[in-house]
Amino acid sequence: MAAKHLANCIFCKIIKGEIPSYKLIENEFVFSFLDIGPLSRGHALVIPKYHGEKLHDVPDEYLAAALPAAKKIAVALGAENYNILQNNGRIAHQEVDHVHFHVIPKPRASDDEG
Ligand code: IU
Repeated sequence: MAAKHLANCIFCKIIKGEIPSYKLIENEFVFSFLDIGPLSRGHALVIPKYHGEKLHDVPDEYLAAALPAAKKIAVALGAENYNILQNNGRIAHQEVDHVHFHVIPKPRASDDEG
């Protein structure tokens, strides 16, 4: 299915380069960048290049590309402990209405958080 963007969606604007981001990965299906409000060093987002508010709004081929991208980021960061998180709906703490997968490294307590 062809990529779909929404004109007033901030993540669609990031995909199109209309808003700058620290890009990590881009391919036909997904775009990944560092979270602007990181919970830990390296906190990244992987977003489908198909605008869907929630997981069930996005075609499978876009979702299927998200976890390999998240894995690649975790490997590149050398993260041994990390969370993959994806929120759907306000009650579930979704703030941005464009599906996104968080990659959140969890440093050991002894690590310098810088
Ligand atoms: P949530 O799962 O919808 O709660 O997460 C939204 C995330 O998007 C949150 O971690 C923000 O810091 C992040 N973010 C961003 O990286 N860049 C932006 O321009 C905006 C939000 I708005």
